[in-house]
Amino acid sequence: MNKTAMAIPTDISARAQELRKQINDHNYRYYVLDDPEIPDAEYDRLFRELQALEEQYPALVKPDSPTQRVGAEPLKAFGEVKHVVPMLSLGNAFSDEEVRDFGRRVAEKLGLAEDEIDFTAEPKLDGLAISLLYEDGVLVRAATRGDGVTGEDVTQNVRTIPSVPLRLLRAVAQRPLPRVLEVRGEVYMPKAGFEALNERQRAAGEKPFANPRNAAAGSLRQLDPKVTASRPLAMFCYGVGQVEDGQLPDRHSAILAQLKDWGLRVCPEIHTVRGIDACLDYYRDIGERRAGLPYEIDGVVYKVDRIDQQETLGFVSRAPRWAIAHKFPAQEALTRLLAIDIQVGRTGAITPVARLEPVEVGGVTVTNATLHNQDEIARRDLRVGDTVVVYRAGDVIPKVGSVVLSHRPPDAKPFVMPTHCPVCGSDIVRLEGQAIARCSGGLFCPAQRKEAIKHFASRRAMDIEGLGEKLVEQLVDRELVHDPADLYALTVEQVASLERIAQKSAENLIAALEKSKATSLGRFLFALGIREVGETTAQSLAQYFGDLQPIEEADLETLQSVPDVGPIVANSIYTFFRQAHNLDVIDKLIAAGIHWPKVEVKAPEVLPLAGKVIVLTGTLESMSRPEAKKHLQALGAKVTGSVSKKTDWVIAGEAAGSKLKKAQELGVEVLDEAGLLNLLQ
Ligand code: D41
Repeated sequence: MNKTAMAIPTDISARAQELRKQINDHNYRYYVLDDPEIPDAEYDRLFRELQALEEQYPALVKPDSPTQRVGAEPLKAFGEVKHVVPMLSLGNAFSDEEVRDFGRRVAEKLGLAEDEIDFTAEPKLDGLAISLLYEDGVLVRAATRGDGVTGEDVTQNVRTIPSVPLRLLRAVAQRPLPRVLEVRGEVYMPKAGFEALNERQRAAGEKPFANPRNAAAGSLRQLDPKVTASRPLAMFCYGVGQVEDGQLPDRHSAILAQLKDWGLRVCPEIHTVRGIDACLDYYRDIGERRAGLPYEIDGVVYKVDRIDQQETLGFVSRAPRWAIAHKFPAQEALTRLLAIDIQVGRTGAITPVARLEPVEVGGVTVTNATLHNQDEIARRDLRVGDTVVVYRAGDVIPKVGSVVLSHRPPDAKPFVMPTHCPVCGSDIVRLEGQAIARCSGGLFCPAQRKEAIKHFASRRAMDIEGLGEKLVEQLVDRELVHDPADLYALTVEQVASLERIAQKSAENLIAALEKSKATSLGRFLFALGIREVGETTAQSLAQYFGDLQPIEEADLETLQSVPDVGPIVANSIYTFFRQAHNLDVIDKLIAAGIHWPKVEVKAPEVLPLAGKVIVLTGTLESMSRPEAKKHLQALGAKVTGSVSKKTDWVIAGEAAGSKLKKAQELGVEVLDEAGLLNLLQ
């Protein structure tokens, strides 16, 4: 029977109508508002369901069905741009099987064996597609892809992106520049820039962006280019559109190399490979390195490399037959927010924690996620009972994204910040202008006490082996330990009386406590858990003052003359040593036998590496990273964890990853292990 003539069951046509409505709503949120409500994978499911229905019942296809167009209407505020050469969309593959099908289709149409075909494999950047038009080498227009035919004129905004050349380079290039050259690529926001931007948004009381893609899109669609200029955007080019009065190479990979010579930025991870198996190898390799890349990618794009083969293959509807996007499995999922608990940190900071119905996100089961602070919960109007998007971005820590308002049950409850600490009952206070609420209980609060003791015992502080989280909880709950000094009064019998502690472990713990007494001033200062005093600052203090007493007695001005100590840190140190109970604990610790060698004080400027900022990355052969750090610090260098323009050297060992890349991007000098040893001489 002719399917077109086949009567459409009413439930099917109602479902199709429902899907069209939902997809249109989501399109609007995604493309126009830059504020999607559901994960991409969920959207893809809806879209595929509608496509399948329309395929089965072609009479369902309406000209305005979302399947008949991919993209969104331009915002009215920007001028419209007609793409002379349409910007095609990309077909998707979600499995190896679908990629192999693609390979078979290509091979068949070209009359070749699959392993005779060259492909480029490119990371699929998660940003937004942009067209750059150069006339006589000068950038005259930039436009969004829009629906592929009509986009928005975003020239003024794109001009603010540092990696977009306003004029192409000719000198180094062999090939003459075409008079008209349209370059296409992806504008994106690097992960580091995204995190920094969101910090700024939060500090300013503004809504953080859900992910780097939204941040990039939101930044580019600003009506005020100054705002765009303040956003850390970048661009990688991946193709060309309109070309007039000029010739380009006959392979995609060679075109990219040419673009690079003209001064355009091309992703360094793009490789040319032969055959589909090699494509899949690339996919797995980059998938493993994904978290370490400085930008977000959501898959890989394979393209037939030879342009004549691309022409033979042509395109169907609006997607080329010679390219396909191989997507990574969803890193997002929907789940229910069961409760919002609060956690009390070492300094009393109250962090709301989302308890979630367990859900798998990118291969791990997620049950909890932090929610930053009260304002953010309110801003996003998160309510217990809501369906929320849970996602994993570049890092492994799961985050709660947006709420699916259409799924909100009528009895969903808004979050109310408790007025008293759930652990000790003290008042919860939130100072004017601060985002964080704190329990005012101090060391009276068992939660803060536990955290303070865990910190004291941790590896980089007093390094008390065997004093883990569970043990600290029991010691505090049983009131055997109130402060870190009490640890040194514990007996084997007391420890052995705790649950799940064998006699032997109790003996080991007491021995470990004994061993920890010989420490260094830097470690001891760090172990005290003074707010704002991390490992590096503790080291600087030890180096500068040489012993504890001068630190205890130092005034604010003296404290501020220590490298890295500003007014806030100085104030925190000063206040700490003016609290009688802190001094009592320190006295008790010293009475218990804690000691350190006096540090030889050298004026910082005579140290050979004074003022140098160094980042260590990768695996070193001759020493561990902490050892290298210690040596460098002893010579006056500041060793930090992240690469910035202020970094003097990045020391890269084996298998260095994103930090090395960042250094290369920023033009920071990179030293290998030999270079490190040289410095240490
Ligand atoms: O990195 C990307 N997001 C990317 C997108 C890429 N590396 N290559 C792409 N190639 C194309 C064709 C093959 C159609 C020239 C793309 C896109 N298209 C694309 N981006 C948005 C829609 C289509």
